[in-house]
Amino acid sequence: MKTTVSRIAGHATDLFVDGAWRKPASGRYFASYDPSTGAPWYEAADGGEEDVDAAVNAATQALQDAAWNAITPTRRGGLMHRLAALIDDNKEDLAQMETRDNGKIIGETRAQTGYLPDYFNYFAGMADKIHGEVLPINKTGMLNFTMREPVGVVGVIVPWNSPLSILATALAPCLAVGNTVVAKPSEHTSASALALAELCMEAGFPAGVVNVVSGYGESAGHALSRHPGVAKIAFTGGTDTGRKIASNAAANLTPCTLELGGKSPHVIFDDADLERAVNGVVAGIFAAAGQTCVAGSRCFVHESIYDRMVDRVAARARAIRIGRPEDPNTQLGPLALQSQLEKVQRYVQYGLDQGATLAAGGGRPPIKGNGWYFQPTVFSAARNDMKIARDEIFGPVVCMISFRDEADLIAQANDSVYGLAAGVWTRDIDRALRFARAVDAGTVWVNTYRSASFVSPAGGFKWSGYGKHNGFEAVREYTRVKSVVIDHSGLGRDAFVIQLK
Ligand code: TXE
Repeated sequence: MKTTVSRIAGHATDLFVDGAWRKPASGRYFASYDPSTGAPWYEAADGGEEDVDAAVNAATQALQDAAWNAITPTRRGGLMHRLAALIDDNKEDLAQMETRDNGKIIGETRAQTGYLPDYFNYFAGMADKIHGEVLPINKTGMLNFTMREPVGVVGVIVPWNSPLSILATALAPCLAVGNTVVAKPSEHTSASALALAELCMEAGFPAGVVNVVSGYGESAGHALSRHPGVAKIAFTGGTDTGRKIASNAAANLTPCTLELGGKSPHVIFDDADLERAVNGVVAGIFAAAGQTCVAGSRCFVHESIYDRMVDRVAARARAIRIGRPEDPNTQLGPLALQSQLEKVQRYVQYGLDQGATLAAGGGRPPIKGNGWYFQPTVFSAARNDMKIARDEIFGPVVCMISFRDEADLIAQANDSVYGLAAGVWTRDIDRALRFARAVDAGTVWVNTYRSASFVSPAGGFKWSGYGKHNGFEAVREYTRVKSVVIDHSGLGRDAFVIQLK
């Protein structure tokens, strides 16, 4: 079976374990829905504990197999370069698949799948540049060096908002350092992970190095997070789920990288280039229909320009072209899940109940059919203590909040359980740097927003999680350090005394 859009539409997909398609032990399949129509478009295998066990065993076996562990790092990098080329060859189909599966507009999924080859090439280049160190040990006649080793089997639990890109943030560094992977895609978006696993096989990765077990969080995800054969969990998703996964993993003392929710402050000072700032705010919240962890959902505006900025952001929001996600002219597609649509609707009502005012949107757009569309929504007169400003809505809803001065701004910006990202628009570099130092956020953008790069470490603080994606920080996440101490002095030392000299 080849996992292309045309092959899977109307069919059932299986699990990918040990280099082959495998039926789920349960024998069950569940529907995956097209958010632009609300109709099912394929069925994914309902994997569970037994399937996860088989996948972890295959991944463990692959780790012990010379076909993977004795390959030179340069050749490992070569396999990844080949994978990058295959992704490049298939990027249009992968983009169509993502758009169909989670409703993200085609312009965005094309940008994402177009970026993936570079993502894999970057980590491919790292494969043979990861090394330990020789340390100046404080003992005579001894040599101390470190080795940086793969951690082992990595369980990657992926959400539905950017399925392929988020899987790649763990898969690329994991492969570069020689780990093996069991991926559990979201039950809402399984297709692209299966397609990527297939491309890994085509690139020449040995069987068992990359495995994909589709299924529900409470069954397949739960089993993966508590499996004793898993050496590390990489999870992206909601904070509540992150807590469950971390506590499951704690039973085996399995370390986690957790990329969780956010409620990112996006700040406009009165000295900013306002045209660029408005662009940044609009793109920062309405791209991906607000379903990104770094969405700039709390927009803080200096009180002297507050009314003007609300008008400008609202006018831009009203002008956004809402439509079918596969239409290249569409700027805002549907939400990925019906439950997300319902969540957004609930939050709009909370905002109104607590006294915020709708400056734009707030309802369903007049689009025919049963797609899960919602208008780009701008709340004015919002306060940081309102529910709409405290909880992650994960939809196209921005709270416009005014601030008096820098001290007031920092107090409000940091008054959140989250700490994922922040943005600031100002022409004053000192002010930008003061903000960057003071704000609780893993990434701070100045006069730009959502500028992601594979070199730039990304990950949150507080309830936004811990651990980093991208750059060398990702290599640290997926390797372990071993220290080797050698006595080459030829001296007879007292066997019962720790050697302090
Ligand atoms: O995601 P979940 P949900 C936020 C966003 C959203 C909320 C809930 O606010 O409204 O989370 O979304 C798997 N053990 N983000 O419920 O549950 C699940 O199968 C193991 C932020 O859809 O976090 C899927 O593969 N795994 C975000 C993955 O976890 C479990 C992206 C994510 O699902 C599990 C998505 C369990 N008990 C949502 N329960 C971001 N940071 O980008 C679920 N899963």
